[in-house]
Amino acid sequence: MMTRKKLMFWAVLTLGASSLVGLSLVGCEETSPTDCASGDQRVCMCEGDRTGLQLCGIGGSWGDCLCDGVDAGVDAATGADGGLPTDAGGDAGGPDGGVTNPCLSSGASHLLISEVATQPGEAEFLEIWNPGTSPVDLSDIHVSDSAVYHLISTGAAWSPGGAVPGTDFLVRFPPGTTLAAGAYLVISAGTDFYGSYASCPDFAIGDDASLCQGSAVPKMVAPTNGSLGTEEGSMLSNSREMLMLFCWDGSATTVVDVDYVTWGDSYDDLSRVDKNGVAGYAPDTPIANQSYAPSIVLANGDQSIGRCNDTETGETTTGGNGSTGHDETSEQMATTFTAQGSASPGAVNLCD
Ligand SMILES: [Ca+2]
Ligand SMILES: [Ca+2]
Ligand SMILES: [Ca+2]
Ligand SMILES: [Ca+2]
Repeated sequence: MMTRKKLMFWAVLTLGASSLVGLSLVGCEETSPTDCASGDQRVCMCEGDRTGLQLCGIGGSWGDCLCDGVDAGVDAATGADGGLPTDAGGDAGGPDGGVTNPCLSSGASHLLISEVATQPGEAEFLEIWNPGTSPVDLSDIHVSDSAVYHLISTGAAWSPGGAVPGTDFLVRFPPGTTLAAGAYLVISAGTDFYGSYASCPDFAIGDDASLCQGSAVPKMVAPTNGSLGTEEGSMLSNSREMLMLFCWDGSATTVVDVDYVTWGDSYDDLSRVDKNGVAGYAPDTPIANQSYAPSIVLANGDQSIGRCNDTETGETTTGGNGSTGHDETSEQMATTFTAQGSASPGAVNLCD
C-alpha cells in the first residue's frame, strides 16, 4: 500500500524529471493551493537539478522548497518565508548535505525504549516513552530486534539471520500515530497480555490475530522488507537480544537510530548491532564493548527490565548514528536499565 507521502514523493519526482528542468523553477517556491496535510513532506527541485525538501505547514499549504537545507527565498505569491530547518548532523555535506532527512530534524530523539518484558512468553512486551514536552509523530518510527534492521533502507529482502527468523521482527507504527508528551505506549509480543497485566496493549506484533477483552488489538505495520514475526511468546529472547527504535522516511539511503537496548552477557552478532564498515554510517560501539541491560530472572521475582528516568548515562553525543548525532549503542545500559519486580506496561516504571 502506498502512503500519501510516498505517492507525493513519486508524483513530484516524476514531475521533476519531466518538466521542471529549464522552467526557471530554481528554488521551486511553491504556490500551489492547500492540498496537503500538515507535516507531510515531499521532494522539490533545486538549482542544478538537485533535490530539496518541502514541508506542509499548518493550514495545509506547501511551504518553501528547502535546498541544501536552506530556504530558497521568500515565496513570491504569499510573501511568506519558510525559515531555516535545524541541521541535526549526520548527513554528509557539511552544515547540510542536500536533501534533508526528516528523521534528523524530527522529535524522534525524544523517544526512549523504557521497559521490556521477555518472559514468561505470554507476558512479552516492549514499552516506548516520550519523556519530552511535545507530542512526537511516530509515522516514520520503526522498531526491530534484528541487528540488520538498517538493511531496510537498501531495499534488501527481510533476512534477519539466525535459526528461527520467525522470532524476529521489523515493524513500523501505523502512519499518523502520535505519542503525547510524557506518554507511554505498549507493544505486546506475547500470547496473553491481558492475562498477565489485566490491561490491553496499544499495539501487537506477530502474525496471529490478537484480542483483548473482546476487542482486536491494533497491529503494528510490517513494511516492505520487514516482518511482524510469527512466534508470539518467543519474540523477545530471554537470554540475549536487542531492540532498536529507529527512524526511516521510506526513501533515505540510511536509517537513523533513536534508542537502543541490548541485554544478555552471552551476546552474539545477532543480539547486538555494530554498523562499522556499513556504507553511510559511523562505526557503532564495538559489540564486545557495549554495556548491556540485565536479563530477567523469574526466580528473583523479576517481571521486566526498565528505565528509572530519561538519563541515557554514558551515551556519546556526537559522531554517532542517532538523530542528534548520539551513538545509541554507547549508552551504559547496565546502569540505566534495572530489573523490575513489578512490570508497568503503559505507565511510569516503579523502579522497585
Ligand atoms: Ca521471551
Ligand atoms: Ca527475537
Ligand atoms: Ca539511548
Ligand atoms: Ca512502564
